[in-house]
Amino acid sequence: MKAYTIGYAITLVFGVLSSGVTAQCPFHKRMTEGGGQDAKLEQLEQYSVNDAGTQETTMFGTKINNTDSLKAGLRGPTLMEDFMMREKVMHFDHERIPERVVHARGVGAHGYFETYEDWSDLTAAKFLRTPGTKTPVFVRFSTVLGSKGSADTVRDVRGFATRFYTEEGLWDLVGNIIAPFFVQDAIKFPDLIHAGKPQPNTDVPQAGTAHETAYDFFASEPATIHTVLWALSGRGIPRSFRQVEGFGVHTFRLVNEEGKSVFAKFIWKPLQGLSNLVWDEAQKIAGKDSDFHRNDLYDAINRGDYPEYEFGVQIVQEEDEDKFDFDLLDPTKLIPESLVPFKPLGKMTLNRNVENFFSETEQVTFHLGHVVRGIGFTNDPLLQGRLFSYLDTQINRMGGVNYMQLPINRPINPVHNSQRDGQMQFNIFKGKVAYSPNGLQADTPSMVDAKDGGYIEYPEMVEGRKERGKSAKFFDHYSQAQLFWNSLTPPEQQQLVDGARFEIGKSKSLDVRKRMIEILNHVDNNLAVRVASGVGVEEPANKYKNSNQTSEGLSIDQYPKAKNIRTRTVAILTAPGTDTSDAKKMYDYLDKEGAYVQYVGLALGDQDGLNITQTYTTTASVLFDAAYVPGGKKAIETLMDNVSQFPYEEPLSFVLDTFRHGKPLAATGAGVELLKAARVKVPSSSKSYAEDKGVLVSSSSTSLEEPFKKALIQQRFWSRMPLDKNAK
Ligand code: HDD
Repeated sequence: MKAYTIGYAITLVFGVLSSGVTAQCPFHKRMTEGGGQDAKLEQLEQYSVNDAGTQETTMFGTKINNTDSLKAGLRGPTLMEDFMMREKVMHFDHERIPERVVHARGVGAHGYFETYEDWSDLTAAKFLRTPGTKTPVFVRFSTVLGSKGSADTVRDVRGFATRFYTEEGLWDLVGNIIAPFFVQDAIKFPDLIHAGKPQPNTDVPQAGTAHETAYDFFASEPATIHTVLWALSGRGIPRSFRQVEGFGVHTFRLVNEEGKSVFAKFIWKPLQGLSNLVWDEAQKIAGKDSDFHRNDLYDAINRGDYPEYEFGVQIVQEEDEDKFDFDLLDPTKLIPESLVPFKPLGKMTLNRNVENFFSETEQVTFHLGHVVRGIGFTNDPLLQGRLFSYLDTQINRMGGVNYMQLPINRPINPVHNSQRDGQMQFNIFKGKVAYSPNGLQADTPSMVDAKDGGYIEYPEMVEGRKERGKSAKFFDHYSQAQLFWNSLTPPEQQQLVDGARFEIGKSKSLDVRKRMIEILNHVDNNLAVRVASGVGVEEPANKYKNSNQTSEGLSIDQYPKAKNIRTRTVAILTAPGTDTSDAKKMYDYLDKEGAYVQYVGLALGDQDGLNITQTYTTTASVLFDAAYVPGGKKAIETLMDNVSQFPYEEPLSFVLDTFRHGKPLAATGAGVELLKAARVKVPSSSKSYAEDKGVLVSSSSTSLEEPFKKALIQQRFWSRMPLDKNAK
């Protein structure tokens, strides 16, 4: 009720505003002055409710004590009359709304977008036309297949949906972290999702494609292979939402004031670097911390380490539409950056966590059709179908048509039209006119033509027969899959092969496995042979031609590294007897550089002056980016004691997993013995961090500081990972 009351009050304020009394409302004043980075935040503030220090009331405002229900005698039946119990339980019964049919699990954050330059030559969109303009944004990252309570680190595509609250209305860029999409036409989307989601007879497996129906579909629909390869690579298991790219996937249009249009692919590039987990690690994290990605984002933002993503476009001129081997309208294709470079337009910073998950992250209703002037659509058949689906699905989730009035969904500029009534109508519209044209209200709200600031419809020429089918270039399913495979480094290819063996190997049907190997063979024979050997299928004999073409922008490993070690998580492994001076020096150094450092010990609390915040039971190597083992003979003996102290060898597993997963690992003094006991290949003499593949040893922590920092910037040492004997 409290929220409703406030919403109602705001509504009245807006009502007053629309009748012309603008000066009394600071919010409206700011709007008329033109948005600004905090405009959305301040709007949301007005709907916020703080219950701290208040007194309990019913939803209708009566003060109450509802500790016990009302009974006829203390051991007697509860009375129907108990309005407090009825209301509270009734509300509880209705707390859930349907989860999203796809992308159910997500995490959201607020921030702002700042445009670098005046891009008027490209677009009429106002927020892209003045350098330094700051536009509030809300981003929701999500996994696709799992339900709302599924684990974060499953292998899956992930959503990267961004809402820009511009002065001219909302623009929702509803993209993914993977550049191509599985299917070419929206009519195939329900099939894709039915095949990927848990099987209808058993409702398993949760949150992943490692099952028969998914691969039966992929094997039957070769258009999926390009995206399947992305998902099987490191792209399907990102280290963090702070280290993912985002892609609008479709080709869109930008239209400028003169009505000139260009084709545009939208891309986000993280400035924190790009990084992924290894599959063994991702699976272990799903058990140790199923909220790993959510926690990572919340923590970084809470600590002021705001993730930044550069936003840009690949531009194709109207007259070049047909110059590529692929069709710009085919969403299973990307535009290789070696053909059309990425042009940065601005930067997004995520600087605030949500106050309330349900009100903001759950109730946000993204829709591709939320566009501002200067941004438009193409005839991509997947895009066209999405324009229907997102509106439709929100009505199912929100229970009515007025969901755009929810605080998270309201634009920051005023809304006026003749749409009325419907469930949960919050506005009180004055007057008797709710139609257009009208004479009684001077024909207002008045229609706005493109030349006066209204939406610009690009007058694309369209002609053709009505028919079902696809254009010829849509049938090339393998060229770009091959380009992707060819562009990965050998360790990245190995990760893809391992991922494919796991996923395809989960299919009990030999026929599905065989057909899948056949599809892989069309991409590359070496890929198919290597996967076949792991899934009980004969090596394919046919060798199809590999173009050997590669492109920039596809390998994670070759993506520019972060410039510092801010937010890298480092575990310092200790036990009573640890050389505290060494441990502290390393802690202080890394902490000063912005890393998130924690001492892991036998018990929480003080240990010889070190504040132990994790134990070998509460955490594990997979939850850190790196580990350091300081000296101290007694401590190392304790950590190696696999009889009385650590029967499950937790410290040894910690070290071994850090090594196996390619992460920086450092040790000093007796700490080196723990590495050796964990079967880590320890370099014989001190070399550079790169030559030692991120395993660094020394007699003192000070000499390790700089090399460890460089290793942390490098983040992973994939060269440590073993390759198949027949890897090329
Ligand atoms: Fe979709 C949600 C991304 C194709 C139908 N989609 C949804 C979300 C993202 C994407 C990020 C979550 C939004 C949020 O955080 O609330 N979807 C994509 C991308 C696609 C794509 C990048 C291909 C380029 N989607 C697609 C098709 C259809 C849908 C072809 C239907 C024909 N998508 C939906 C939906 C969802 C959705 C059913 C579920 C919840 C929602 O919309 O709000 O409408």
